[in-house]
Amino acid sequence: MPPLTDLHPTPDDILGDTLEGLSSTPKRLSSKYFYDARGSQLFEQITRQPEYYLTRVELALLEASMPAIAAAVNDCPHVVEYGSGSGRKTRLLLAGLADPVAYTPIEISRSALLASVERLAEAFPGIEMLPVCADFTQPVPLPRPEREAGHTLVFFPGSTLGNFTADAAESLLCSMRKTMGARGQALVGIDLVKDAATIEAAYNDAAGVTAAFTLNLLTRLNRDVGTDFQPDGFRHQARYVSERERIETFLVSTRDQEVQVDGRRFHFQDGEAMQVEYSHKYTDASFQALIARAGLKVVERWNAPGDAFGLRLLQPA
Ligand code: AVI
Repeated sequence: MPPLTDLHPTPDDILGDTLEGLSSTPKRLSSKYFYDARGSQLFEQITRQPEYYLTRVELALLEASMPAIAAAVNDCPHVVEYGSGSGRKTRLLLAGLADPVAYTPIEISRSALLASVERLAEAFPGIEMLPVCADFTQPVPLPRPEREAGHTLVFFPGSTLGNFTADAAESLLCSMRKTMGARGQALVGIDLVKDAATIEAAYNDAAGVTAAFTLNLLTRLNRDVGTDFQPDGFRHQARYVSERERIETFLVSTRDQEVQVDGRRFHFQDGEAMQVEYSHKYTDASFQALIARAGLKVVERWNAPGDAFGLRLLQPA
């Protein structure tokens, strides 16, 4: 069992966030609550839908660019992943880098964290596994590997950055700069601006998996905070808004209805849209402006064919 650093992250205030979101105009709920066990399973299924190009394209890009990435990343890194990387991206990175010393996934869920390092420890017996249970949106003091690492490499794939609003993304990137330290680097995956039809299809797959994923938020809240949402009274809507370069996802009420939570009642009109997720897409200019506000700069960039997806190597400016 690898040594676990538990920084006792504060539990999310799901009830408080839900009450606040339902009291706002327009109503909103946070996409961070999508990922209960069922939500994580559905997300996994999304990544295998033909329309959801992000995962497939990023994996191929990582594989094709790995020699160049390994050459650009300083030797003997301590690899720190934001989220628990159990999957193929982490394996590609750890296998391709020059002599990684240690691997630290940072994840708020202890069970997901331990499951991921157990799987990776088997595949990479020479890399020290040092998981940290923490909220990666805050600066994280890293455990010290037994063998000294040359520097820290933060890995943040999947365009998960795009799920944060501009202000939250800036604050997360500032925390990342502090976590990686003055000599650190970060490899970040970002989805790029492209034609609206391709982006919209990725969030409206024909099999309806994304719709089930979005609606599962209501089932999760019913179970965990005692709301009485009727998921069949809402439908998934995801639209690409080109002026804001992002997918905006809503749950739209399909009838006049009321939802109660903690003794309070909230009215939904027929057709009322509740905002649940943003997925920002980037251009070189918009991404550079964002990271500059956090004191970071791009040192290398790799794009998939057709500029479908990008990987950026960052360091403190
Ligand atoms: C995790 N994140 C980057 C996904 C995205 O593309 O915004 C979440 C997702 N939402 C709907 N489909 C996938």
